[in-house]
Amino acid sequence: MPGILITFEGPEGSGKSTQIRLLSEKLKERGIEILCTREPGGTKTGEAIRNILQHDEVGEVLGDRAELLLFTASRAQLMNQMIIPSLDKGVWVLCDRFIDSTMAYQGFARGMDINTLDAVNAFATYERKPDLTILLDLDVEEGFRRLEQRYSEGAETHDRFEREARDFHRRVREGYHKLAEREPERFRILDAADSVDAVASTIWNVVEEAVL
Ligand code: Z5A
Repeated sequence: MPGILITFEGPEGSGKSTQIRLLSEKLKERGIEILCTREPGGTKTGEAIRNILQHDEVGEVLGDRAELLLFTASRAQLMNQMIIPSLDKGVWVLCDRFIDSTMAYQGFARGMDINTLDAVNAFATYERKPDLTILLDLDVEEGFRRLEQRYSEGAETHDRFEREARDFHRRVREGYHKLAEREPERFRILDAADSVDAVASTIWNVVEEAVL
C-alpha cells in the first residue's frame, strides 16, 4: 500500500508545527511509519533555499518570480528526494506547508497569475497532490499575538514574510478559503483558535474519517 500525504496549511502561528508533532505521535502509536517534513526545506538544498527566502541571506531584494521559483525548487527537491520515495515505501508523510502556500502567498497575496502557479506547482510535484489538506484557519491578529509571545520567550526574530503588512496576511487567509472552495474533497477547514488539545482531537477525527 502506498503511503498517505497529509499537508498542513494556514496563516502564521496557526499551530501547524504543533499539530503535526501531535498527529505523528498518534499515528506512530498505530504502527504507521511517518515522515514529518516542512516547506521550504526538508532537504539540504531546501534548507539552504529556506535561508535565502526567510532571512534575506544574500542581502538583495527578491523579485516575485525568483521567489516563486525558489519555493518550487525546494518543493521539487523534497518530492524527488523524500516524499515520493517515502510514499512508495508505504510511509505516511506529514508536510508543514505545500502547494497551497504558493497559491495563497504568491498567488492571492502577491497577485501572481493563478494558472501559472498551478502549472509550476504541477511540474514541481511531479503532478502529485496531497491526499488530505488540513487548513488551520486563524484570525491574522491572533496568529501574530502567538508569534509575539514566542519571540518574547526566545531568540528568534521576525522573518521576511512576517514583516509583510497585515493586509497581505488577510489576503493569504482569504486565498486559503478560495482554495478550499475549489477542492472541497481534499480540504478540511478547522478552527485553529481552539485549544491545542481540542484542535488535535478534531484533526484525529478528520484523519480517521478521511484516510485511516
Ligand atoms: N511560503 C510561501 O510564501 N510560499 C510557499 O510556497 C511556501 C511558504 C511553502 C514559511 O514560514 C513562510 O514561507 C511562510 C509562508 C511562506 N510565511 N511566513 N511567515 P515558516 O515555516 O517559518 O512559518 P510558518 O509556517 O508560518 O510557521 P509558524 O509561524 O512557526 O507557525 P505554525 O507552525 O503554524 O505554528 P506553531 O509553531 O505550532 O505555533 C505558533 C505558536 O503558537 C507557538 O508558540 C505555539 O506554542 C502556539 N500555539 C500553537 N497552537 C496553539 C493554540 N491552539 N492555542 C494557543 N497557542 C498555540
